Amino acid sequence: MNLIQLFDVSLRLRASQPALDWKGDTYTFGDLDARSNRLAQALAARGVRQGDRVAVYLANRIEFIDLYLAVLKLGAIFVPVNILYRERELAHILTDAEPKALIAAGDVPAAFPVWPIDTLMAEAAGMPDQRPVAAVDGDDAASLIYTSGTTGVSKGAILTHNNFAANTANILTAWQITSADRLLLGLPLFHVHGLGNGLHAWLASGLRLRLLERFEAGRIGAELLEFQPTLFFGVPTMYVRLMELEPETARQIGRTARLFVCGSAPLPAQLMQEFGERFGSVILERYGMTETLMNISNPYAGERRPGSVGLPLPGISVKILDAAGQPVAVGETGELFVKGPNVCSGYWRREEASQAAFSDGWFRTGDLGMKTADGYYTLQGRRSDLIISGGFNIYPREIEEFLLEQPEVAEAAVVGVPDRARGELPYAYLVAREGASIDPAQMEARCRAALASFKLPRAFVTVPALPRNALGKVQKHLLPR
Ligand code: MLC
Ligand code: AMP
Repeated sequence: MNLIQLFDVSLRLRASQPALDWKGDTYTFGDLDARSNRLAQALAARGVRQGDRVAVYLANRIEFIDLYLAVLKLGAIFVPVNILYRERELAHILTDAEPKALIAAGDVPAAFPVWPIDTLMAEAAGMPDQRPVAAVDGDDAASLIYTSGTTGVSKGAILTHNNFAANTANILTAWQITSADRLLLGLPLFHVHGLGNGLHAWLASGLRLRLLERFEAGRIGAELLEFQPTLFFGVPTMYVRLMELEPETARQIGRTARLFVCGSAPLPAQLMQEFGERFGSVILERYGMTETLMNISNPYAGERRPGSVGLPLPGISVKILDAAGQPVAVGETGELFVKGPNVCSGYWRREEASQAAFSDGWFRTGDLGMKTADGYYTLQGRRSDLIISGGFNIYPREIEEFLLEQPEVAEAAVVGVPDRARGELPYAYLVAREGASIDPAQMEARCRAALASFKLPRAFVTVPALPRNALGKVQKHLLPR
């Protein structure tokens, strides 16, 4: 299915109804349809054709939505880029995806021609409100979303129209989302949590959305009280921040909210319990990935079990295998494999990595977990040393490689240190080259200039040597955390 057909239940059938609150203005679904038709015409006039990649480097704003719809209407492929990425991160994606255009709001930290969003919007204003028709198949790519998978190199997961459609149908039914809902969305739209769940649930159900430029702890209470959402999607760090609200504010928010969904990183059981007491609402935790969208979710109607991610969503099969590829018994730990219409077809132009990601048609998640006798799944860690901070993924190897480029550094290891609010924070352990000394402030400045802010190590600790095993492999678990 073409996603635009799925969205037409809102774009066309609810054309006159309020759809989006953005910066104090309200837009109807009809407004959004017309805006994206004009923008699609403007993109087409600049040569964007079906199958072209269009990279978008923008924070949350209405034009992000216009662009998503316009790109889909043209049958082109949407490539959202994390706005926190710096030069090397952005340059990698641009080289890999070879987009027809990079659309941004201001200066971009990469040597690549930019189409300024304001210029495009001005061009769009002069275009006819006529929707372009693209003969898109459900198996065609709708978006490439960059992720590091189980290895350190960032790769574009190819998410098809059908992948998103399956995920959308699942979350609408599983979480009982309807046009009567109101969603407050502060998640970034460049990741699948905000894009695949937030935007798609909105456009396919016809609910009313208030989009925030970003989640800000100091403002979120006022936004919740004013908009009175029935629905909220967040990462655990956001729920930690919500616990800072006054108990009376929390009660008031909880009275109008129907459902709080949490995912992208582990939700501590204690936080879930405290939130339930303060807001009068039991958080529903679910588990997903960029490559698969949503896999497993606690039930809407049944027990939402603390510490567990719940039961497989409709149409999704899950199995747990040991290191030898054999199924493990109930209660035993192994690696989760998933199969279903939600799973991406592979990585953009990376045949080898795509093959390695699947085994007999099952996608290997890299997540370790177990199943209880009543079918609930619990995640217990990762096969790789991935760090998740505030819901953003950090691959230690990427930071280590950058640190090793610094002339004073002989060896580097980056590990995740537990943090109450962000889940984990990266720490760097460094060995200096002979005769050199490492200045932590200087290291920090260089990392800040080169890497996305959430990847910045919070400490640079110089050690005489890294702990290694007999094979010379760094034993990260022996580093202090
Ligand atoms: C964070 N920062 C942002 C930002 N989010 N900057 C711009 N836009 C955003 N959306 C930067 C800040 O500028 C700051 O940088 C630093 O990050 C910390 O911000 P903060 O506001 O002080 O932090 P905090 O209150 O802790 O909140 C952070 C957060 C953020 C929770 C709002 O981490 C966040 O938006 N996380 C969501 C990540 C996400 O969507 N993951 C889904 C991946 S998909 P500085 O330089 O001042 O330190 C996936 C699959 C699945 O995993 O299952 O969903
Ligand atoms: P990403 O590559 O950014 O899509 O991140 C996907 C990873 O986030 C998964 O492989 C998990 O490790 C992690 N994740 C997502 N949801 C949860 C959850 N509810 N609990 C624990 N980890 C999660």
